[in-house]
Formats: sequence, C-alpha cells, structure tokens
Amino acid sequence: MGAEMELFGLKFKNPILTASGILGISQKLFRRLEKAGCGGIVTKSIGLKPGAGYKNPTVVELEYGLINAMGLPNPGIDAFISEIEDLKLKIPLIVSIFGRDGKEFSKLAKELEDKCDALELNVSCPHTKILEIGQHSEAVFKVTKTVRDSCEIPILVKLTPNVTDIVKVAKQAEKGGADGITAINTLKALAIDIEAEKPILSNIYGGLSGKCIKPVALRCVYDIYKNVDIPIVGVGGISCFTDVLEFLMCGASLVQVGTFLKDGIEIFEELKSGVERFLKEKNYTYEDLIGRAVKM
Ligand code: RRO
Repeated sequence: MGAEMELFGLKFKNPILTASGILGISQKLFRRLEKAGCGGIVTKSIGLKPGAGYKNPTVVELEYGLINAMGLPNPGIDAFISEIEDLKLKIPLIVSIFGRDGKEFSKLAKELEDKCDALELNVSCPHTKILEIGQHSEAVFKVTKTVRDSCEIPILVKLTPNVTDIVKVAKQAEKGGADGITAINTLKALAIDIEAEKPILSNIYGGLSGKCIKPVALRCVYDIYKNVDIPIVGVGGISCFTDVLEFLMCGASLVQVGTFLKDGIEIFEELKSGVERFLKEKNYTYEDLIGRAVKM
C-alpha cells in the first residue's frame, strides 16, 4: 500500500516534507532532496529584501535538540526567484514567506504565485517581530485574508506554540481562508554560558526544536484537529517513522522534518518505507491513519 496522497490539489508521493529553515535554497539542493525521496519541499523563509540574519553564535546544540536564532537570513525575493527560475521539480515546492504586515505578505505572494505550488506564511518565528502577528489571532486572520485575496495558490499558515490557546489562532487562520495549518514553529528558549556568565546566543533568545518538542507539537496538532476542518501539516522533533505515525494519528495529513535533517537527507527513504510497512501490516490506507488516535 503506497503513501501517495493528494492534498490542496497537489500530488505528494509521500507525506514527508522538509521543514522550513534548516536547509539552504539552491536548485542543486532541491534536486538532491527530490532524489532522496522527499515528498515535498518547504523553503527557508523569504522576505522582500535580503537579510544577513543575526551575528554568531546563532545555534546552540543540546543533547535533546537545538536552539537557533538565525534572524531570518535570506537572499530576498528577487534573488530567490532567479534561483528557482528554471527549476522544474516533480514534487511540490512550497515557499515559506514572511513580512511585517499583510501588505508585505501579499506582495510576496503575488510575485511567487506562478513560480511555486503553495505558500507557507511564517507568522511564528519565536524571536523576531513577526511573532507579534502569530500571537494575535486577529492579526493572523488579517494577514491570511490579505494573502488569500491576492493569490490563487494554496496557503498554509505556520503557527507558534508560544501562545496560550493555539486553537484560537488556528481558527482565525481558517476563517481568513487558509487551506491548511502548519503546526508548530519552535518554542522560545534560552541557553547560558556559565564561564562567560551570559546567554550563548547573540540574540539572547532563540527557538527550541528537535526531539524534545515532539510532545508539545503532538498536543498542538491533536487540539487543532479537533477544532478546525482544514488539513494540518505536523512538524516538531520527527526523527523516525514511528514519530511520523504519531503525528498522522494525532490528525496531521502531512509532516515536515527539520532539525533531524542536519544529520543528512537520507532519512526520507527510511521514514517513507517505515510508514508503508506499517500500513501494509495493519492493512490500512494512508487516510485511515489521519486522526486515528483523536477522541472527538
Ligand atoms: O530565522 C530564524 O531565526 C527562525 C525562523 Br524565521 C523561524 O521561523 N523559526 C526559528 O526557530 N528560527
């Protein structure tokens, strides 16, 4: 039994995508990901202007995850478009975008509409100004609606767990016309260097990702699934195929792998074949798994 599926009008060969932010954005890399068996690519977040990001140190490695404060480094929309111009992939390309308000998001959306398959609106970076959008459900509604009104392609909205009630925010994204919810971005965090007697990251705060956030991400996906009708893309700490199954059973229709990719992109085949083996053993279709563990 295969794990192909159609969602947002797009065909995915398997439900396992890259998460935004971890990898670069060269054509060469995108082709390597396609070859490695990845189900779809979500790019680093792209803004209107190029940005260098924060000064080093920007990453802290922990035994159970990572804390990053990259600070939205990106080449800007013009350079990004030149990079992907003649890129023809057989898997969906989802471009993550960020802006200060609906106007900036919609400018980016219009530029990208005929150059990619879908957009992921990043309103949730835990240590930049854009978190101010993601933490206010009304602002999420406005940004989503503005982008919805300015382009035709599918829109995912990536939410932050750094809120009291993620369901409230998800509902506003749905009301604004989102086609799907991506849950979750990283958790706001901090690490200390005891010799230097100060925070390690130049930005002080960063976003925690990796294995340790999986239970938080599963809780968010579970709660969103119970309360909204649009599909969910689950992300947070996936490192083996049973993690993928957990996200699907909590209600995710697709998943993304982020932090674990720093160990190599060979993981996609391994995750995919694990999921397919499980489906065969249980005689389930892929759709049978989605939300299977959720008590409505
Ligand atoms: O660039 C970053 O520092 C960053 C982003 Br845009 C994000 O969405 N989440 C994160 O943990 N880091």
